[in-house]
Amino acid sequence: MKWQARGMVLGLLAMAVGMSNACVAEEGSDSKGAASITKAVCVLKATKGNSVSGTITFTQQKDGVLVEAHVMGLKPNSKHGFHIHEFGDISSPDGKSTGGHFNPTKMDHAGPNSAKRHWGDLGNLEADENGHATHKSLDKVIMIHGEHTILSRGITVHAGEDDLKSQPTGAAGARIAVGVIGLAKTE
Ligand SMILES: [Cu+2]
Ligand SMILES: [Zn+2]
Repeated sequence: MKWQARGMVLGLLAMAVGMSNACVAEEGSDSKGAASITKAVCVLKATKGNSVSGTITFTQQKDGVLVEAHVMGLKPNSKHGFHIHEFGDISSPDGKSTGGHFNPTKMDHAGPNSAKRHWGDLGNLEADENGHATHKSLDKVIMIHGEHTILSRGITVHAGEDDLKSQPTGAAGARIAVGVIGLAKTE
């Protein structure tokens, strides 16, 4: 009886070892999967007192990341700075919990086409007469996955225009919408 019990224990141990090996194998394929992450999405939420809504997508291309934005509820016929901010924390009603511009390489604020810029400097959205902005640009700096991934960072849309030079924020004014960049569902 004693030996039988011991055999059972050993059997259970072997099963447990087998199961943990299976877990390791799955983790391995997960990390391979990370290399195929090609699309991220940010759904905007208006800050207190604003009614901005919209979606910004990031799609990996051969030569950069395609940034596409569709935003509504903006002040008509005006420019609105928008940036990737350091934190994906949109818990504060004024949007300030997203922190400052995402700046992993410790550069000054600038425009999206400058060689030296915050990684988060996406430039301006341009609202039409209906307060609707459609934006499309190819960003050669940001990365969807990798050392300085944009995943889990925040996006902030501002009330005013980013002048692309004032430090450290482009003087773009209050935060009218915020969102978190997450993994997009791809078909
Ligand atoms: Cu900003
Ligand atoms: Zn900046």
